[in-house]
Amino acid sequence: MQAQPIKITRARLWQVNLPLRQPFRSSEGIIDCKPVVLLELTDAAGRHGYGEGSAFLTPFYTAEFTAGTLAFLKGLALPRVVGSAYVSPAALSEQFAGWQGNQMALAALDEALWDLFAQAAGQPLATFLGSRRPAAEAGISLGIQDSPAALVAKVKAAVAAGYRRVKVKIKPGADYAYLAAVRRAFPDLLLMADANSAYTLADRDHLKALDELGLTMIEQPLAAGDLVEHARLQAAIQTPICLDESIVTLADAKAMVALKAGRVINLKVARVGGLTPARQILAFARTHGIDCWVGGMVDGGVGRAVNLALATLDGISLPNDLSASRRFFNADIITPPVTLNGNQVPVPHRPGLGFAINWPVVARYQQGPAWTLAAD
Ligand code: OSB
Ligand code: MG
Repeated sequence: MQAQPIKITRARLWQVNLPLRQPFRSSEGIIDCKPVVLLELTDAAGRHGYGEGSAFLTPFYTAEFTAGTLAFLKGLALPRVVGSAYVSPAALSEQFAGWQGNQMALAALDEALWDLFAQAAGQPLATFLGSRRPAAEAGISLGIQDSPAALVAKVKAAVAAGYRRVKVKIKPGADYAYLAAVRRAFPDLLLMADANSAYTLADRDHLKALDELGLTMIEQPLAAGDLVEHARLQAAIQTPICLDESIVTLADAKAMVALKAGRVINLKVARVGGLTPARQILAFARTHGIDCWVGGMVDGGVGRAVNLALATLDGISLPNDLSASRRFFNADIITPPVTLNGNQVPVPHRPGLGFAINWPVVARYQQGPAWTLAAD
């Protein structure tokens, strides 16, 4: 780790509402834009580090939402960060250990600090995190479609683009027939389903019927707090359960293991509060036989670059929700955009995130003026 502390001298924030190429539908609702909170931290050496606030406009996925992220960062967190010196990115977790929640807002700070420390070390973020892989395994998450045939067409296009692992959003009324149609068309595809909490334990037999489709896993079938119910469901079905919304802290992962509430974690940098807590959860999961892969938040390029770095680490044992920028956006906030090489996403070679901010795109979709806080 870096010997020289990094002192933060300035913070800047933008809200950038990136339009989606197509609306994205899950059991929780439909979105047609991604509100990216872009955070820039400047250090005393003049380096700029970037982080992304990943919350959505409304709290449909977890409790956080865009306006909350901005209020938290502007009013509470950044006045403490600007002027502070950090001996490591992990020092941020210690600084805010007494505060509850707000993981996605804290993740933006954590990412910007990791970017600065990796730049100071002259290494790509993935290398700085200890990765030895040149690329991460891609995967695509497909929204709920109007018919099984429409879904099969989407899967065909995804496979043609290089994706070898396809996740399909499901809900009651758009589950078995949709997944069975995909399975018939693609007998060997790594196929999984994500319910975003659309079911209850009363649907146990209905969900058990999915066992015959050979799904790699079913993600978050029940409510986020239903660890006990997930354990009952896992005991009744063969398909491995993957938890997403349920795992916000390391303590949640410990409860998952103790209760046998699932076998896989969708590890999202944003949901757990950044790379420091994500690595702690990854290390814990590895020693307890829980598989991890990296999930996404329909991320803008900064979040996508951070996800890519995490996805190259040892212990990430399954393909990720890691797609090209173009999967969601015609224009991304980074340049070059994230692209696929076959079914892989290559790690950039430049220090830090390895991508530059695409300022014209930021300016084009920016909501209101940028916000700045400088140390005096
Ligand atoms: O449940 O993983 C989820 C997108 C928004 C909110 C929640 C989820 C998702 C996805 C998209 O599935 C993953 C991606 O960014 O590729
Ligand atoms: Mg999910």
